[in-house]
Amino acid sequence: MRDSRRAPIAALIASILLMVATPSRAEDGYRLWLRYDPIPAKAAARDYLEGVDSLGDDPRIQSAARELQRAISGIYGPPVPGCELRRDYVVMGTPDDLKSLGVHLELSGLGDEGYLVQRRDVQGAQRIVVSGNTGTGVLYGTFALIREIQLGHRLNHLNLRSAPRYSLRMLDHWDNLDGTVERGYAGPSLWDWRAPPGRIDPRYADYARANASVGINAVVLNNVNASADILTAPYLQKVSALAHVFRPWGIRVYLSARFSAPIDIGRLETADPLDPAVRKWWKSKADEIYRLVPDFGGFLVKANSEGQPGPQSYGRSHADGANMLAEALAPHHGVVLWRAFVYSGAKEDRAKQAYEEFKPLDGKFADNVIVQIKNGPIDFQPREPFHPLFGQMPRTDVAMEVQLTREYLGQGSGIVFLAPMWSEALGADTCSPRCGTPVRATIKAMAGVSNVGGDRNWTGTHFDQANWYAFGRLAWNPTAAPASIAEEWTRMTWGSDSRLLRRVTSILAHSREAAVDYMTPLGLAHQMATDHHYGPGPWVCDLAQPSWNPCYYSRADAHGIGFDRTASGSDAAGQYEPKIGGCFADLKCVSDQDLLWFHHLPWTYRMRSGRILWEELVARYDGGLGKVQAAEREWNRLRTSIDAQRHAAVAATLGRQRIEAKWWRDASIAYWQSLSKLPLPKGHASLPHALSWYKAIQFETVPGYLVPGTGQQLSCVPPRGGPPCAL
Ligand code: BDP
Repeated sequence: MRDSRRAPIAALIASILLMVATPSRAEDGYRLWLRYDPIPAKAAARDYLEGVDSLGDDPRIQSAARELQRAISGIYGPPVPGCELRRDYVVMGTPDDLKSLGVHLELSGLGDEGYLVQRRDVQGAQRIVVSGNTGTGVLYGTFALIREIQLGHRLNHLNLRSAPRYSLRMLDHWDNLDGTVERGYAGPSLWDWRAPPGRIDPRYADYARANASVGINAVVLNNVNASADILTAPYLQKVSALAHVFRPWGIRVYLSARFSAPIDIGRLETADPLDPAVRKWWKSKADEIYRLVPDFGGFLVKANSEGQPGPQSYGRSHADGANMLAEALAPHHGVVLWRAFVYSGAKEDRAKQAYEEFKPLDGKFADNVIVQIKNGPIDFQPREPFHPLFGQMPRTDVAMEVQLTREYLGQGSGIVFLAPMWSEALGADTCSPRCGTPVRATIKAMAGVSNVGGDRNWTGTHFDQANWYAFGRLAWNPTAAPASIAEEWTRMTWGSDSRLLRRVTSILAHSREAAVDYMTPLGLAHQMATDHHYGPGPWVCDLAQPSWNPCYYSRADAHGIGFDRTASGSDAAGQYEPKIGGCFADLKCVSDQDLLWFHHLPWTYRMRSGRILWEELVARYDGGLGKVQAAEREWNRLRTSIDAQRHAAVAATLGRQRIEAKWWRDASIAYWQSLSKLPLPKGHASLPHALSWYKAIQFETVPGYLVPGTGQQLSCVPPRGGPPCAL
């Protein structure tokens, strides 16, 4: 008996070892966190999943079954004939499907997308049962099971029960129809609009799998600075083809709609939302879309913002515009995501404008309108306080919009893990309607500006995949701890060796604070160079619109630095609930991290640390640089634990980040010093160049960004006399 058992175990272990030893395919990052590499023989011998029985013919359950099969054969390898190890089988289906096998499940409270994964007796045998009220729930349950296996958790007491906090978890692509991506740093657009509907890139299914694996269930295909062409018949055929690929993965397609489309492509003379012809045009456009894409999600709209057309051009409000589109979509159950990102040059404080325009409209939006609000009141800065509209639109559904693509956080280079930033915003107390009400409790949906492009590794750098992963996980569960998301992602993407895990998770944990400190410490914001926002430009003060200038945000002069948003200044703090705004406005209460966001202070202001503000600033810049240097050291110690291809790519990007962090630190200090006239505090490295040297650095475009029409990336124009294309 004993002997007959040993042989198959040995065969199984040998076959797994063989798989491990087989040279793996190129480690180019394409497989993301869904690598499905063989797990260590010991773990495989403990829990060996062999078969999958999927019930019913729901295409999402079919996708789930195929995915699980794919995971199993990658992770455990082929079954070993004669092996008598415990082999597990998985049965998946909705409660109705499972009834036929005598399994009765209680899935109340799990909604349309939640799941239950449990060991159950199925017709006399123990099985792992994956269930959800719909095919999508089963699909998410399957990915949860796969994650358990990838994380090396035991399967003998499985009991996973979860439902998403928000029913809309959406990735917004800022992809243009010409193949470029606004603020994209991962190559050209994933969508090659010339190809569909005739040709469909197999990558689209992999993209959908990745989204489904983290619960993303909606995708906006095109840029918010939209071309109306996407709404023309030929493009809608293409959209329909993409929707067909995404549907079995539980994903609905949405489109950014240009408000002036009735004029641009409809031959009308106006886009006035109260004009009957305009309303009729949108209705028939919606009907046309739903004929092609029956589960079309709806429209995302950027209106009267940064030059985009909108209802205000006709003397109408945002609510008039949104409701007109909502009316066209309502018969089909579509929704309008109407963005609250609005500002104009005239206002004394850009941070106040969205609140001023939208707060009076609370309660005036149709039921199928969601107002989409950026996490902070300015624009995806390394750190902002939460947007004052959160908690202040009680009669309106609102979504939080975050940016995965790192427009203001280093773009195509370095490592910045954004989950801590999003979690900070989601967890901020709005004190509305009462204290203890975090932002996450005031929103109905999460939208993330995609960082995915045509690069082989999807996101330009390997570590930007973590932001895609984290967005999905937080949109599913906004209370999830960034550290545990980081650990999951690291285990699945890089491996579970304890040394590796410690180092990689520590790099992730410190990366956002590092970026804040070397770019915009202590509540500074928007100090980036003009247009592309790559690198420092604190001295820029000559752009036509005041709020495009870094000097507008820093308000720095010989006396001090910071934006007075207290009652003596713009009073933006007054837009928050009094308890919150009162704290922001009070020097004794406001945290250091928000200090210069709300206060203009003398260079010699005494900080909590005992240092004066000037010294504190310098210390922060140095601290940020120090964190990047530490990350690089940690990573370099992992050379032998990580495949050469990915290790080298990350090492290169960290090297670049180190150079950029120093550039930011030196250039910013040089500029502030030209105003404060204070000496560099003792113990801090002196500046290698004069301010003029930093000012002369000109980048035409930035790492990872494609120059439209040329396919070129990163071009630095070497200024006369010197620096530093080799930055
Ligand atoms: C800003 C970007 C710009 C976007 C805009 C937006 O610089 O490219 O179009 O946000 O969100 O951050 O609409």
